[in-house]
Amino acid sequence: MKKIFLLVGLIATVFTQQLFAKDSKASALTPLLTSYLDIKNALVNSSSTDAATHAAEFLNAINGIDMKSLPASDMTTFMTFKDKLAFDARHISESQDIAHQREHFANFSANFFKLAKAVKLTDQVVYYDYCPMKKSYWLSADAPIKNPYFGKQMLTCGKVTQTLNK
Ligand SMILES: [Cu+2]
Repeated sequence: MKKIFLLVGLIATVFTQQLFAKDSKASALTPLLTSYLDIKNALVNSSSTDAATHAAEFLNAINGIDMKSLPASDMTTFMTFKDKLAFDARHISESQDIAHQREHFANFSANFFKLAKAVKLTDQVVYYDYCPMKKSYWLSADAPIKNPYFGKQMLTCGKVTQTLNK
Protein backbone atom coordinates (compact mmCIF):
# COMPACT_ATOMS: atom_id res chain seq x y z
CA MET A 1 0.00 0.00 0.00
CA LYS A 2 2.79 2.36 0.98
CA LYS A 3 4.48 1.72 -2.35
CA ILE A 4 1.38 2.77 -4.23
CA PHE A 5 1.29 6.08 -2.36
CA LEU A 6 4.93 6.66 -3.16
CA LEU A 7 4.31 5.91 -6.80
CA VAL A 8 1.30 8.23 -6.97
CA GLY A 9 3.35 10.92 -5.25
CA LEU A 10 6.17 10.47 -7.71
CA ILE A 11 3.88 10.67 -10.73
CA ALA A 12 2.23 13.80 -9.33
CA THR A 13 5.64 15.41 -8.80
CA VAL A 14 6.82 14.64 -12.33
CA PHE A 15 3.53 15.88 -13.75
CA THR A 16 3.75 19.15 -11.83
CA GLN A 17 7.35 19.71 -12.92
CA GLN A 18 6.33 19.25 -16.53
CA LEU A 19 3.53 21.76 -16.15
CA PHE A 20 5.96 24.33 -14.82
CA ALA A 21 8.47 23.46 -17.51
CA LYS A 22 5.88 24.25 -20.16
CA ASP A 23 5.10 27.54 -18.46
CA SER A 24 8.63 28.88 -18.31
CA LYS A 25 9.53 27.72 -21.81
CA ALA A 26 6.88 30.09 -23.06
CA SER A 27 8.90 33.16 -22.01
CA ALA A 28 9.14 35.64 -24.83
CA LEU A 29 12.76 36.23 -23.79
CA THR A 30 13.93 32.64 -24.33
CA PRO A 31 15.08 33.28 -27.95
CA LEU A 32 17.60 35.76 -26.52
CA LEU A 33 19.36 32.94 -24.70
CA THR A 34 19.44 30.85 -27.87
CA SER A 35 21.03 33.69 -29.83
CA TYR A 36 23.42 34.48 -26.98
CA LEU A 37 24.66 30.88 -26.97
CA ASP A 38 25.02 30.96 -30.77
CA ILE A 39 27.25 34.06 -30.48
CA LYS A 40 29.26 32.40 -27.72
CA ASN A 41 29.77 29.23 -29.79
CA ALA A 42 30.87 31.30 -32.79
CA LEU A 43 33.51 33.00 -30.61
CA VAL A 44 34.65 29.61 -29.24
CA ASN A 45 35.18 28.63 -32.89
CA SER A 46 36.90 31.98 -33.55
CA SER A 47 34.42 32.73 -36.34
CA SER A 48 33.90 36.48 -36.50
CA THR A 49 31.46 36.08 -39.41
CA ASP A 50 29.19 33.71 -37.48
CA ALA A 51 29.45 35.87 -34.36
CA ALA A 52 28.31 38.90 -36.39
CA THR A 53 25.42 36.95 -37.94
CA HIS A 54 24.14 35.66 -34.61
CA ALA A 55 24.58 39.06 -32.97
CA ALA A 56 22.35 40.49 -35.71
CA GLU A 57 19.79 37.78 -34.87
CA PHE A 58 20.04 38.74 -31.21
CA LEU A 59 19.47 42.36 -32.10
CA ASN A 60 16.39 41.49 -34.16
CA ALA A 61 15.06 39.34 -31.34
CA ILE A 62 15.57 41.95 -28.63
CA ASN A 63 14.07 44.73 -30.73
CA GLY A 64 11.11 42.51 -31.61
CA ILE A 65 10.08 41.69 -28.05
CA ASP A 66 6.60 42.79 -27.16
CA MET A 67 7.06 44.23 -23.67
CA LYS A 68 3.35 43.98 -22.97
CA SER A 69 3.57 40.20 -23.29
CA LEU A 70 5.97 40.02 -20.32
CA PRO A 71 4.96 39.69 -16.67
CA ALA A 72 5.44 43.05 -14.89
CA SER A 73 8.56 42.03 -12.96
CA ASP A 74 10.22 40.56 -16.07
CA MET A 75 9.38 43.71 -18.01
CA THR A 76 11.14 45.91 -15.45
CA THR A 77 14.27 43.76 -15.56
CA PHE A 78 14.17 43.57 -19.34
CA MET A 79 13.90 47.34 -19.65
CA THR A 80 16.93 47.74 -17.38
CA PHE A 81 19.13 45.69 -19.70
CA LYS A 82 17.60 46.09 -23.14
CA ASP A 83 19.66 49.07 -24.33
CA LYS A 84 22.91 47.79 -22.82
CA LEU A 85 22.50 44.37 -24.45
CA ALA A 86 21.47 45.91 -27.78
CA PHE A 87 24.52 48.20 -27.70
CA ASP A 88 27.03 45.36 -27.44
CA ALA A 89 25.09 43.09 -29.80
CA ARG A 90 25.09 45.84 -32.42
CA HIS A 91 28.85 46.35 -32.12
CA ILE A 92 29.45 42.59 -32.42
CA SER A 93 27.13 42.42 -35.44
CA GLU A 94 28.86 45.32 -37.21
CA SER A 95 32.41 44.08 -36.70
CA GLN A 96 34.49 41.43 -38.44
CA ASP A 97 37.34 41.92 -35.96
CA ILE A 98 37.19 39.07 -33.46
CA ALA A 99 39.25 40.93 -30.84
CA HIS A 100 36.78 43.80 -30.95
CA GLN A 101 33.84 41.38 -30.82
CA ARG A 102 35.34 39.69 -27.76
CA GLU A 103 35.75 43.06 -26.01
CA HIS A 104 32.04 43.68 -26.39
CA PHE A 105 31.20 40.08 -25.54
CA ALA A 106 32.62 40.49 -22.03
CA ASN A 107 30.26 43.34 -21.15
CA PHE A 108 27.45 41.67 -23.09
CA SER A 109 27.85 38.48 -21.03
CA ALA A 110 27.92 40.28 -17.69
CA ASN A 111 24.66 42.04 -18.52
CA PHE A 112 23.09 38.95 -20.01
CA PHE A 113 23.78 36.95 -16.86
CA LYS A 114 22.07 39.59 -14.74
CA LEU A 115 19.02 39.20 -16.97
CA ALA A 116 19.20 35.39 -16.86
CA LYS A 117 19.44 35.44 -13.08
CA ALA A 118 16.41 37.68 -12.66
CA VAL A 119 14.19 36.24 -15.39
CA LYS A 120 13.71 32.52 -15.98
CA LEU A 121 14.80 32.03 -19.58
CA THR A 122 15.03 28.23 -19.54
CA ASP A 123 14.67 25.10 -17.46
CA GLN A 124 18.01 23.84 -18.71
CA VAL A 125 21.11 24.19 -16.59
CA VAL A 126 23.10 27.35 -17.39
CA TYR A 127 26.72 27.71 -16.30
CA TYR A 128 28.39 31.04 -15.60
CA ASP A 129 32.05 30.59 -16.42
CA TYR A 130 35.04 32.79 -15.69
CA CYS A 131 38.25 33.29 -17.65
CA PRO A 132 41.08 34.48 -15.34
CA MET A 133 43.25 35.51 -18.32
CA LYS A 134 40.61 37.83 -19.74
CA LYS A 135 39.08 38.54 -16.32
CA SER A 136 35.68 38.10 -17.93
CA TYR A 137 32.66 35.82 -17.75
CA TRP A 138 30.41 33.95 -20.16
CA LEU A 139 27.31 31.74 -20.06
CA SER A 140 27.27 28.18 -21.31
CA ALA A 141 24.73 25.37 -21.59
CA ASP A 142 27.45 22.76 -21.08
CA ALA A 143 29.61 21.97 -18.07
CA PRO A 144 32.95 21.45 -19.88
CA ILE A 145 34.84 24.73 -20.33
CA LYS A 146 35.10 26.05 -23.88
CA ASN A 147 36.54 29.53 -23.75
CA PRO A 148 34.99 32.09 -26.15
CA TYR A 149 37.69 34.71 -25.42
CA PHE A 150 40.60 32.67 -26.69
CA GLY A 151 39.10 29.77 -28.66
CA LYS A 152 41.62 27.12 -29.64
CA GLN A 153 44.51 29.11 -28.15
CA MET A 154 43.26 28.39 -24.63
CA LEU A 155 40.10 26.36 -25.08
CA THR A 156 39.79 24.89 -21.59
CA CYS A 157 41.00 27.93 -19.63
CA GLY A 158 38.42 28.97 -17.05
CA LYS A 159 36.07 27.64 -14.40
CA VAL A 160 32.38 27.46 -13.55
CA THR A 161 31.50 30.12 -10.96
CA GLN A 162 27.71 29.87 -10.75
CA THR A 163 25.05 27.48 -11.98
CA LEU A 164 21.40 28.29 -12.74
CA ASN A 165 18.55 25.74 -12.64
CA LYS A 166 20.54 23.05 -10.92
CU1 LIG B 1 32.46 48.42 -30.72
